[in-house]
Order: sequence, then C-alpha cells, then structure tokens
Amino acid sequence: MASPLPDPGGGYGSLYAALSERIAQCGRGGARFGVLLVGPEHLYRTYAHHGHLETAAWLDAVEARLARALRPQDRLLRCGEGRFAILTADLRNEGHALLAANKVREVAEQPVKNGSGEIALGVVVGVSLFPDHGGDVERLLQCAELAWQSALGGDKAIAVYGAGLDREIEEELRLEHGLDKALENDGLSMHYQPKLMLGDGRPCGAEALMRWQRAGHGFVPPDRFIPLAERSGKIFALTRFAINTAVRQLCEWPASRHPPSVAVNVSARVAQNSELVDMVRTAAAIWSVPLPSLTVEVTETALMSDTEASHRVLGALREIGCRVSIDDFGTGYSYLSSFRNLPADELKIDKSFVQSMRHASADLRIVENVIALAHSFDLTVVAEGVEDGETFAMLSKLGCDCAQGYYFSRPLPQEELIAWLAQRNAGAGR
Ligand code: G
Ligand code: G
Ligand code: MN
Repeated sequence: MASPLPDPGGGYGSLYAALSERIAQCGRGGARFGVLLVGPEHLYRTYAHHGHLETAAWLDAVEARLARALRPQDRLLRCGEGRFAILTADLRNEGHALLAANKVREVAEQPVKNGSGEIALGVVVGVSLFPDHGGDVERLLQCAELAWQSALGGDKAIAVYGAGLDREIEEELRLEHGLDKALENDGLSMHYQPKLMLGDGRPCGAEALMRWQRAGHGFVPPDRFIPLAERSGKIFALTRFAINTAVRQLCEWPASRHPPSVAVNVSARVAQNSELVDMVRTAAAIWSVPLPSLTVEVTETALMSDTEASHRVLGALREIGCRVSIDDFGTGYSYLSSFRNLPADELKIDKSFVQSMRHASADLRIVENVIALAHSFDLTVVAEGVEDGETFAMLSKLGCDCAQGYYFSRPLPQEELIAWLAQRNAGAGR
C-alpha cells in the first residue's frame, strides 16, 4: 500500500527500488518482465467532477481490487499522482503483456461505489518490456511513459512501447512548442475563401481558414495542428486568435451589394464551452462589427459528440445574434429528427456530395433533398467544394443559396481577398 508520507522521490521512490530489484533478479536468469503504467484517462477532469476526496477513494478502491486480481509474483505500486505501476513477472512475449494490460484495464474500469452512486473512469495503460525495450530502470520507465502518452493521445487505451514512438512523440512535442511560439510571434494567419450568392453571383462573405507558417518548415496543414491543439487545450487560444483576426480583417473588406460576413470554424471542444460566446461577443464589440456578420461553423459530427452542451452554447450564440452553420453536413449520421431543434441558421453540404453530383445520381438526389429539407426549416444552404461551372449551374437550378469552391477561388491571404472582392464587385465576371 502507498505510504501516507510524502515519497522523497516525488512518488516514484519505491517504484525505482522495486524496479532495480526486479532487473537484478531477471537479468541473472534471462527472464522477461513487463512494466504497466495504469491510471485514469482524465485525472484533472476527475478532480473537477468528483472532487479530490472521491478521486482518492476511487484510487484506493482500484488499488485494492488490482491487488486481488494480480498474481502473487506481480508487484503493484503507486506511481506519482493518480497512477499505478505493475511489474509483471515471467512474461513469455508481448502478447502476454497485452493480455495482462487488458485484464488490468477491465478490473480498473469496473464502477466503484461511493456514498450515493458510483464512479466509473476510463483507464489508460502504457507497457514496456524488460529486456526488449530497456535494460535499466530509467529507460524502462521512459518507454512505459512514452507508451502511456501515446495511449492518452490515441484511440486505443492500451499501448506497448514500439520503435518510432520516441520520434513520434518528440515530433508531437516539438509541434506543440512551435504552435506556442507561432501564437506569440505572428506565425499564424487567416486565409479567406469567398462565398458567392447563386442568385446574382455576387460575393456574400468568406470562410476563414487558419494557416500556420512554421519557422524553417513551411506550412503545416490545419488537419495536422488542429487535432493537436484540441488535445493540449491550445485550441481555445487558437480560436480566440481566429475570431479576433477574422472580425478585424472583415472591417477592411470593400463594400458590396451583400453585407460582408465572415465564418470561423470551431472544433467540438470549443463548441461545448460557453467561453466561445464571450470570445464572439468581445471581438464583435471591439471592432464594432454587427453580430450577424459573424458565422460560427461547427461540423455535424462535433455537434453530435456532446449534444446537450453544444446545443446550449450554439443556442446562446444565436441569441446574441451570431449565425451558426453546420459544416460538412451529410458526413455524420444526420437523423431527420435532429432537424427538429438544430441550433443553426445554415447548412454546408459536404464537398464529397457536391463533387460527385455531376456523375452520381444518388449524390445529386441527396443534394436536392438536403436543400429542400433545409429550406423547409428556414436554413440557408451553402454548397462547398464547387470546382466547375456545370456543378455551379446545377446548384443554381436546385435553388441552393450560396456556393464556395476552387471554381471561384482558393482560400486567399487578406490582401489578395480584398483585390478579388473589389474586382468581383466591379462586375468584372470570372
Ligand atoms: O483549409 P483546409 O484548409 O485545409 O482546412 C482543413 C480543415 O481544417 C477544415 O476542416 C477546416 O474546417 C479546419 N480548420 C481550418 N482553420 C480552422 C480553424 O481556425 N479552427 C478550426 N477549429 N478548424 C479549422
Ligand atoms: O471542413 P471545412 O469545410 O471547414 O474545410 C474546408 C476545406 O475545403 C479547406 O481545406 C479548403 O481548402 C477546402 N476546399 C475549399 N474549396 C474546395 C474545392 O473546391 N475542392 C476541394 N477539394 N477542396 C476545397
Ligand atoms: Mn468549414
């Protein structure tokens, strides 16, 4: 059991001692053993949800349960804050380590009773093997930590250390650091892809897309750094930057027949946090931009991941006058019933449908019906990924409201967008 007194090794002292002892034993006989790091996926969130006392009670209960489930020759120790280390004896191969990890996870994820109800936490396991991954305490623990990090960030809850993991995680840490620097030093900018009204072919706004020029590396695609920012929590700082920049730059766009508007993408985690409402309100106030000139785009899948929270936040945004658009529509499972209370003003039909509607009659019928359904719920419809004139004409005939795509323009830096808008507004045609 863990000592109630502070461990001089920051919680790792007895683990170091036990590990060196086991290495000494196994090293002589040529036996293999595994190091399993085990702990809740979201320790700090658990503190916030359940409080420190209940979290500690959960850890005690899981410790007792694990101690019963393990074999007598295995060792269970506390490992820093909120985690356990298990030293398993006599493993034949990696497969056996995985079996052990699965069993441990299953045991640890069983609900624990507390006063009135129960707590069940998702648990993550990182595994390293002696002598395969390291011959000394330091390296074995580091490999187990690398595996743990990769399990935390990945979609599998159990990870065994593997070659390449060091590099992968190192690169991830470097990217994260680079992103911090970019936020401080103007490494980020917004590009804008124009949207056109299908009725008169005039510009009606633009979608803001973030660009990261990484010092010494060129552009990093958003598909690479947005998920990273989501995992690390930096997504809030990035979104604040995106909203502020977009609203500020919108003020420099030339006037046109349709009032200019800008759309900013927000990811699931942000759409579920009421901080988004403050970001939008503050940016609009600072630059004196009317709130209906700002649209927040959230993907259909993000909307479904925590319906209650995102509906509350998006509802609040609409209440203050900001527009809400459902992005990549059609790629999630859009139940018809979800239309009943969709917290949105606009649907963006995913480009996969738009790009194939010319050739595939199934996609054409989907586009046709989404437009009709959306209109019957008073939603504006934007087709994204329009790449040719034929598709543009078809969308016009179907009564789609707006279009966006390479056919008109790629995402452009601010100065190029301003020039593009000025030329379009002058009626220069394409
Ligand atoms: O621009 P493309 O440019 O490659 O963008 C790729 C993806 O990244 C798109 O799905 C887009 O929604 C997303 N994306 C671009 N900029 C931002 C941003 O500022 N915030 C978020 N959350 N996603 C963005
Ligand atoms: O997921 P979201 O809709 O926010 O992403 C917009 C993405 O689509 C951006 O990466 C943008 O560069 C890309 N895009 C915009 N227009 C077109 C187009 O006509 N064709 C293709 N293939 N991609 C496009
Ligand atoms: Mn978008």
